Amino acid sequence: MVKQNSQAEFVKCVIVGDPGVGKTCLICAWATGVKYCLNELVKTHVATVWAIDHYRTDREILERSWIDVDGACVSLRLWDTFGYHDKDRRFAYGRADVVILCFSVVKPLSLINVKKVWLPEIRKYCPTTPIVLVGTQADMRYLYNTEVYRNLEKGLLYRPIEEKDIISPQEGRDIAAEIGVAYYEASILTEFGIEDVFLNTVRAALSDRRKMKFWDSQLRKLKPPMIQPPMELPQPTYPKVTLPSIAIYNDLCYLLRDEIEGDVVFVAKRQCIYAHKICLMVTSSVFKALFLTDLKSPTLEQPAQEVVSEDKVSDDSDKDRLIDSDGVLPESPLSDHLNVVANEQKEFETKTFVPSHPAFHSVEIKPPKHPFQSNQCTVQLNPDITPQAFHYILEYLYTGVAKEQFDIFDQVIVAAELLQLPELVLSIRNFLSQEAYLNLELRRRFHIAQCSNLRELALKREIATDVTFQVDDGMVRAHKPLLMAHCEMMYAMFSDNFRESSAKVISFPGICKDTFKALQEYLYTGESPCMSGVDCMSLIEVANRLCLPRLVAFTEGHVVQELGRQEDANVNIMEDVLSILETAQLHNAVQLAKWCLHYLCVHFLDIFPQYVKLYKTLSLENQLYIDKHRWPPEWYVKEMELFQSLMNSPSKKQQHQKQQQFSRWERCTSSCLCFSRRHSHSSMADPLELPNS
Ligand SMILES: Nc1nc2c(ncn2[C@@H]2O[C@H](COP(=O)(O)OP(=O)(O)O)[C@@H](O)[C@H]2O)c(=O)[nH]1
Ligand SMILES: [Mg+2]
Repeated sequence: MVKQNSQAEFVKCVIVGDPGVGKTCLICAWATGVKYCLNELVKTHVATVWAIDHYRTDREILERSWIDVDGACVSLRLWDTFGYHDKDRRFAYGRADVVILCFSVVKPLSLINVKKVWLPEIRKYCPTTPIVLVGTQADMRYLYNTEVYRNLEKGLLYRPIEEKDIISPQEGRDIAAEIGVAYYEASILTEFGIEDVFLNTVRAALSDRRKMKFWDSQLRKLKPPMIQPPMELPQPTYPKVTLPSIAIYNDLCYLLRDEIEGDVVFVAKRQCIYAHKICLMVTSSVFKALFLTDLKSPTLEQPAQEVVSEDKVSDDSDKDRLIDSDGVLPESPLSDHLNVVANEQKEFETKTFVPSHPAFHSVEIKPPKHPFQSNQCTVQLNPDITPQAFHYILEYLYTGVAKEQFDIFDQVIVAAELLQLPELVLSIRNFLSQEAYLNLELRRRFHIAQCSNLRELALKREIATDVTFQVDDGMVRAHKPLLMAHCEMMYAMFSDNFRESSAKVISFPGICKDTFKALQEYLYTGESPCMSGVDCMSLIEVANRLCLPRLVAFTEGHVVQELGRQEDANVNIMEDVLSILETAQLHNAVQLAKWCLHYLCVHFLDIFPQYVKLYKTLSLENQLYIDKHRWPPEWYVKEMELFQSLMNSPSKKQQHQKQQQFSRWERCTSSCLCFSRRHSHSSMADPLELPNS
């Protein structure tokens, strides 16, 4: 309800300033109580004027215009204006009690125009009216430089803000002091200063009125303008470590297609198909049982039904099974071994057995041709398994992906049932019933099982290993195919003419066993390895050397988490961070380096004097970066010091408040009766009435 108190006063406040500095938003925030969010604030600015007749037409706005300032009941009527310099604002200035002159703290030109354009204009129409200078968009001083702000979709006319555009509170205050007006800052985003601006604007207007009507005992005394505390700067958020995407399962398939480093040959209808025992063992219980038998002894676990002599294997019918339909052994690294089976049996003892499983016809194990190679294993498949179906199944077992190949689904189902792969049968049935989307979940479960079996069989039990690495504190056995599939450098190392391609033991200095095992676990599973006992910086170094950005990121994430955990537990990590920073930069751990830099920036004040020696060992580039991005920024620290010193010293506080106060008497040099202009302006006259022209 509109107050009709005999002491009620109207205050007409005109708001001026360059276009786009935030006049209309500031008015709306106060007059309507609207809240703003950042997404809206970056949209293209549309020049609008908040209509003054809202006070006439909108009851709620009229109600809100009534405020209590130091016991005085005031209706504050805000007059918005266009910021274009050439517009005629005479109408708005008429009978103004106070003028709010806005500039944006991130638009230096708008501050230049305060003196150049706005002050002359205000003084032309309102020679003695109090002015309050307001620095708007105060939130942008820190927001402009944040990831959140940078990533927002901006309006078409968006102009990026640069560091040189930022105007400090002191610069604003200096201009205000120069022109003899009060100074406040505001942000409609954080709602900082809105109340300070309008309450002190009313104080400025009413104090001025009291100076004119010092005989009017009805008018309440007002407090001097309040000192505005600096806007709280939220601590910038720590950068997050993100992971590059994974392509690990495709890599395995590529290994299969190119028949690289296979250690088992399957024969399906006279076609030889090469594969890798370890890849099959971790995704199929049937193959796991088969090869565990093979790796131990033909008579253990899965008792062989028949162990045949080498003479028997060499007879023509068996030999035929090992060659392709053209009668030619295919070109592959394994062709040597098949030749061994066919031609050089006299030198080696070959074992053949018939497993009890119906999917397999027979298994032949032959000692290697070269001492550094492992046993060669040839598995004759049940004749019901066609080569196409078996190829399909191998790809499925390597990747977990059931492909859409309707023409061979019948054959694949037969083979999958023989090989006891119910999930594959289900995936195919999902295709046939047009419910292929269900296969995603099957695939997810497949990978979980695959990784868990890789950890158990390949990493823990070291089954089917074919290479040994000599690291600083011992030996680690590994699987060439898995290393090659997931690391191009390892692929090159084992497949080209490097010494490592034929060496039984490969020297890998500069890394300890636990760290190598973490590398190995990552290469096998593509997942974050167990980091217990791992020297993270040396893992980052080796991951970077082997071009494994995802492992670098996993390790960075672990280090960041560990540092954060320690900090939460109040452990001093300053020394660690100072020493990690440049090692991380050296080994391309960009995200970790960024985190360390961020930590040092937000703890800048903690570096001195205790860690200054260590800090000085950083490169000049890093020191400059930290100095430039320190938080809170230098200007803020000074602001805070000034505010605290004003609050702690009553005499300084008084002096500051006096400076902030509009002083009619000092500036009216022509006559002490210069306020006669306003004789007819009663404190109760509604400012919405048009002035007499
Ligand atoms: N971040 C931020 N943006 C603001 C603030 N005030 C206004 N703006 C934006 O600045 C632009 C201009 O605002 P407006 O009030 O229309 O300016 P006017 O031309 O001076 O009336 C708009 O896009 C607003 O979203 C503020 O306090 N913070
Ligand atoms: Mg506007």
